[in-house]
Amino acid sequence: MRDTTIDRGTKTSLKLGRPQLHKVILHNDDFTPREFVMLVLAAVFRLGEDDSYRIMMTAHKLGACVIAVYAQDIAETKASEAGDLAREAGFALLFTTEPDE
Ligand code: NFA
Repeated sequence: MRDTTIDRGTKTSLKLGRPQLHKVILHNDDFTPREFVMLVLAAVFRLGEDDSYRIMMTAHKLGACVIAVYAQDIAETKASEAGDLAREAGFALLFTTEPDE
């Protein structure tokens, strides 16, 4: 099979770009207890106590805070899991996602 050639260029045209990352954002409200916000941040976003406190307080003071950045499907799943936990507990705590840059 001396004359066999292998095309190594085709993949280039099929290659997908880097997946777009999305931010998950915590929004402040006047009713959800600080401790509950920290509990959700720890449970869903695997944040330790110090990070949970810092992110909760930043949202509390500034109105919103980026929690973390993930691939789009992970970001959306975590935002809705966190929102579900809040709603089940009777709080209107809001998590949104948006493209990172
Ligand atoms: N602002 C809420 C309070 O004072 C705490 C809170 C922080 C809620 C961050 C939502 C997000 N109980």
